[in-house]
Amino acid sequence: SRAADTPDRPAGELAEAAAAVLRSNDNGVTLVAAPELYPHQWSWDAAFISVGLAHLSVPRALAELSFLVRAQWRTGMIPHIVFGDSGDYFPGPRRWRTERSPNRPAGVATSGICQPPVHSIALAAIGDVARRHGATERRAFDEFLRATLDSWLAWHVWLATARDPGETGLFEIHHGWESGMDNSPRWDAPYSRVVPGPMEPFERRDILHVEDINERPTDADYRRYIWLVDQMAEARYDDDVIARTIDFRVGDVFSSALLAQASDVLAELAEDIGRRSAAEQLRTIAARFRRGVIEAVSPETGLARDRDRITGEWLSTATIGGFAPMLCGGDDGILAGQRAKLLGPDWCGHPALRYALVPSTSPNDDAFQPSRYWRGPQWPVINWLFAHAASARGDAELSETLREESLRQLSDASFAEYYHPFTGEPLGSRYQSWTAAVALDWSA
Ligand code: 2M8
Repeated sequence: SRAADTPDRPAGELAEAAAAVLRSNDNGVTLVAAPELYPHQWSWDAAFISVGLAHLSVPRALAELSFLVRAQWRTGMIPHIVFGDSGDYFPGPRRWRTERSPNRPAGVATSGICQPPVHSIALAAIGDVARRHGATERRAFDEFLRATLDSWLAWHVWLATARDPGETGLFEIHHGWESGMDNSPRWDAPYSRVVPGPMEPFERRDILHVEDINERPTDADYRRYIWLVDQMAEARYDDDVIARTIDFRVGDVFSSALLAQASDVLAELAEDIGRRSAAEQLRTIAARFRRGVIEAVSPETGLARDRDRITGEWLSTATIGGFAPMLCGGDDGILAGQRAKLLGPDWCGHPALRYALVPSTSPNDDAFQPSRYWRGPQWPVINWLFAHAASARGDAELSETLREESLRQLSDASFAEYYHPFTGEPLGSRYQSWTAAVALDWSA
């Protein structure tokens, strides 16, 4: 274990507190993403959560991923929410109406969209922990890998085909929720063109579970979110029909970088168990998306851009999406420029920041809002992704800086969903599982 005392709270104590959050968010079957706000299993949350759980028990971590895999659609899609039996959340299964699709999984209720493909990155991290824990956990890991490799492969293949049929190297999302960064300014322009018509009324539940509703998306945002859900239900979740009819179609650069990174990592795991042709297939996917991400870098700003597929327009607001190359690599010059920018005054080096961590939007961008969700606050899981990728690339200095600053931020033990970048105040949900998970990984 790493020596890492923070000024405010020793790492051992923080790890204990984080472990307690994970235990208390375990409903006996799965971990809820957050106790009140998110009372179900979310796809990319589950990946981060499993990395934290591995420090407590590798089999328990793998069980979390099994629960998710069981909900995989016949197309290969891993759904963004796996619903439990209870929990006050909107939209629930009744609004998603995924029973209209012949491709939905049997015996489990899910949403009908996806989230960023970070699962294999988590899986490899669990494998590292398992190796350190000895033969029994190592064996459990290998068995799980053999049993689920085809599921993860099918998931990546689905993203690379159904969502990038033209082999552009950026896969397409059909809802801001698919990016995991719901109301990020990344999506302002495409959402401005989503104009909801008459729709079945609905009642938001999310605003009941946060201190200040201004920390959440607006009502106008939600109308668009649900409008798109209704459009997909109308299309019976048929990938081809949705691609032709949905009002939101954007090439997501950040998730494409994660797909490249995760495909490389999964290729290595596949090789470990002698699955050579699967590994080759995954490396081809990785290469395509790495190229797509590098091609999306703006020569003016040096930041990567999403692309609106309906208008063809590049989207260049200064958000964390811009640093996608720092996840998947692909061009040393671009990477060096991005590293300097990330640590510079528009980002981690902004003089007003309480902790030198990556804010979700640059404080110097017009769209920046310091306490509103994905429009400015710092998200521990995102900082974990950048730290983890830096460490994998051999950039221990960046990885350690992000870890140390994050441990200082997290030392209040509120395990908030996100943090005010200037005051360090916890925002959104408290005892958020994925925040506890990365805190545990950083301090274990
Ligand atoms: C947030 O998204 C959900 C919808 O999926 C919501 O606001 O209701 C996002 O932060 C997303 O990235 C995250 O996976 C989810 C659960 O933590 O919450």
